[in-house]
Amino acid sequence: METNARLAKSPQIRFDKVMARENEKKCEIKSTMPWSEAARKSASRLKDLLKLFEGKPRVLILIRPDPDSIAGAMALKRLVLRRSAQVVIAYDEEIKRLQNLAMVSLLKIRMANIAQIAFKDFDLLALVDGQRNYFPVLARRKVTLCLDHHPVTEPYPYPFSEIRPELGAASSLLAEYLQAARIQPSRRLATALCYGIKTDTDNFSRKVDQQDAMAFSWLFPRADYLLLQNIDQVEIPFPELKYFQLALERLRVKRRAAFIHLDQVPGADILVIIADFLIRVQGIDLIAVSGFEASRLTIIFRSSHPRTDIGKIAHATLEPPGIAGGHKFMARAEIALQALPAELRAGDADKVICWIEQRLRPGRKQSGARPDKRPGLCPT
Ligand SMILES: [Mn+2]
Repeated sequence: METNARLAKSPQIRFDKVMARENEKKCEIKSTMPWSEAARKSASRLKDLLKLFEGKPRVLILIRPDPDSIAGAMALKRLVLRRSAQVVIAYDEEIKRLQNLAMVSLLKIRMANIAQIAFKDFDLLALVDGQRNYFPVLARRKVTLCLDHHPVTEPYPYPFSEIRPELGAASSLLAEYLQAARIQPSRRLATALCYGIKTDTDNFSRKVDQQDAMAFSWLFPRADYLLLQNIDQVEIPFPELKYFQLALERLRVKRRAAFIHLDQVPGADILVIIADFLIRVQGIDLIAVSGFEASRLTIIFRSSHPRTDIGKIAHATLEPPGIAGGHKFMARAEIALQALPAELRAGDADKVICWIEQRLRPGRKQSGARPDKRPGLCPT
């Protein structure tokens, strides 16, 4: 949380807070939407859910802290406000992404590190946006409640659970419960939930359900859209600008595929940011940005070619030696240093790029991309 404090003091964030207050004065919600069909359906589920909290004053909500789970946990806390006197939201991994830190700071979200929490101090353990087997810390612990949208990978007999993989975000599910409980979310909560849905659906460009759209349209008029913008804009730590320069210097383009290798990087986030930026450049429809971080080679892929499924290609050509996969337009590979050919570990950017390009080639042919007749980036 020390980083939070530092961030909160930055002039940009202070300016953002002032803007947010100004904006709050301007928007007042006058109308409320009729309760949706989904909300009516979940009314009886809501009753069952709230029953769990009877006689359970001390509640622990455990999350892996990304915007969707933070917002979902806030919503659950709000739902049980009148039943449980003490609700603590705890996370099991340090928050690193700047947007997530900005969300926590700008929305004044209070959370605790699970390492500093004693489970015995709580009467009920709840999970939002994740399941029991995701959290090593929960081995042998009893979990009462699980609200999630990930596929079930290991069934567990929760006394109450609602796991809906068709939803784009857990925030959409929690919004449904808020509606069923006839709770008007505060501006802070509505903003958090909107941001959760925005992030998990990548602004509705990924798999979404009608419920995600309905939840968003219910929440958005109650949210602070300037604050939403501000959270999103804090993306790149100043010292990391140097990777942009390096990326442009090292960019290698062959037919419409671009490759960049950045040596050591502080984390995978900067690779993601650069890949997301360059896939928007005209003339590039496939990008691979790689770097060494945490003793592995991480490669971030983006594609905008309608006939290329980069998730499948990455999986087919890079696993093994690493773990690789993703969606049609975005994918990721992580390869442990020991699993790489020795000459790549020395860090010659061109050698790394050649290796990646050659690995991908058979996969690209299979995916229906035109056969490549021009000379490659590297000697064949
Ligand atoms: Mn989620």
